[in-house]
Amino acid sequence: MLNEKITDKTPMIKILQAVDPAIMPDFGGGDRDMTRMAQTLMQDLFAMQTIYRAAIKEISTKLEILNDEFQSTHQRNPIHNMSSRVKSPKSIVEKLSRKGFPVTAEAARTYLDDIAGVRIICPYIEDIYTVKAMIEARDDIEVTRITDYIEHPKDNGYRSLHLIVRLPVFFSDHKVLVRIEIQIRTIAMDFWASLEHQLRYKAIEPGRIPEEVSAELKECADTIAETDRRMQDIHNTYVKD
Ligand code: 0O2
Repeated sequence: MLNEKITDKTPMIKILQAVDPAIMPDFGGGDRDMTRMAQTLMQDLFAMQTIYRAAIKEISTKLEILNDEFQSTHQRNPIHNMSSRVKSPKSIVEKLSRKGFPVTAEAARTYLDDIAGVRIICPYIEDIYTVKAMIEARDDIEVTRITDYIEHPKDNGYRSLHLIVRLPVFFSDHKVLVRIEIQIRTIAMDFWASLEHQLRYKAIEPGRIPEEVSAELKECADTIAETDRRMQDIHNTYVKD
């Protein structure tokens, strides 16, 4: 694995050179023509991104409609804002390599759940579960996995609700079932996660945060969680939904 953070400027060939040869695709004739391999892989992964972009458009529209409907019935939105991204070819290669999967577009489609990612930010904790229930109630979206890092926060303090969903995307002559990772969290949880992510990558030794800093970050996460609970209580006491 590459011992440095992959940026937009890291050449694909450099990433591939760091991959365990055992999980590299066989290009026939036993030759390991890295340049050809990098070009083919980039082409395949860029082509694949079109499908994931289409899936993000589909789900974003469905979520916007649900949010609007909630607004008209409850006079407020459970979704504060949404963002989305399709994983870059380089991040896909890095993740496949890190997990020991073959470095191919086919393996990415098969094994990676988060090539398409949507992040939903909610005002209050209960809104997260309202949004989850709205998604689960739809018959055009199948929820295949739920990881509740709010009920069970990660050791570092990370809190968020993760859903892996599957939905059909229709093209001119075929339909594809596409998986999307949806992360749902409060504004406060997002504040912590965004800064923690930045700190982790910008640390002197990327990916390694000193123990005392980790402990402080965990304390901040717990304070934020307590604040989220208090804001929820205030809302439940003084606002009529
Ligand atoms: P990016 O750049 O956000 O895409 P995986 O970690 O994906 O191999 P799993 O079980 O699917 O395996 O992962 P998990 O725990 O559900 O986490 C997936 C995503 O959640 C991560 O994607 C992050 O976006 C977010 N996440 C998980 N843990 C943390 C954390 O401790 N801090 C922060 N800030 N975000 C976290 P990527 O691919 O790591 O990154």
